[in-house]
Amino acid sequence: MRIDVITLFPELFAAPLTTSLLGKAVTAGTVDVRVHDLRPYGLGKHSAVDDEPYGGGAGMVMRPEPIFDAVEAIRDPESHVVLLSPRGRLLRHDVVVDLAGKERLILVCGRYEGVDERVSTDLVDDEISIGDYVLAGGELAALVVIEAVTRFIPGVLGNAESLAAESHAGGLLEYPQYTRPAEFRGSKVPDVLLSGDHAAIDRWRRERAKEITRDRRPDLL
Ligand code: JF8
Repeated sequence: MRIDVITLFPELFAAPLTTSLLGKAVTAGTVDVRVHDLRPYGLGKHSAVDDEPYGGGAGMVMRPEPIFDAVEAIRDPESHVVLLSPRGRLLRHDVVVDLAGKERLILVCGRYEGVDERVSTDLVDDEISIGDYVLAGGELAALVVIEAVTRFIPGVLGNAESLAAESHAGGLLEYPQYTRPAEFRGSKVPDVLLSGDHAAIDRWRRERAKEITRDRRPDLL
């Protein structure tokens, strides 16, 4: 899979793309992530990428020309072009799986008060939001999309992890995990997990997962 990112802040992507599981997938070439600076596509001697909103109001809006030029320089007929936006469809498991099925993604990151509406109406194929809160720009949202999507590319996770990654599709929250020590500050690991009875352990985990989901996220049931 190939993912291109268009941003005014390419340096924000350095650590996440070179660290941990995502860094390994990028290094191994399982996913090819390329981060493109929008600034060279800016206009005039100051490489302007923003301007005042028509109709007035606070702040600046990103002009369409640099974004159109950048996307058109990068896109091919396979590309699925996504704008990160608070107005986008909410990133949930099914949306992650949908995006993971694309051969090429182009993630467009805005800043300031947002981007000219014609980017939405006349350029991109899709708009995604990572949640109902306001960020300063699309970059952290793009990183969330990249990490979540990369986990579904064959070869990025081990087999056991891939199955666990899919478990959100089962619609339940995770069961509680414990490791050593068996007792910590008076709090004990449940006996069943030390019993060696794998059928009983499976039952206990399914029950706890259901109970936790019912208590915390009944909307998932
Ligand atoms: C932005 C450009 C976002 N879930 C989300 N909250 N806020 C954003 C977001 C995305 C792009 C821009 N401000 C300026 C906020 C997403 N995705």
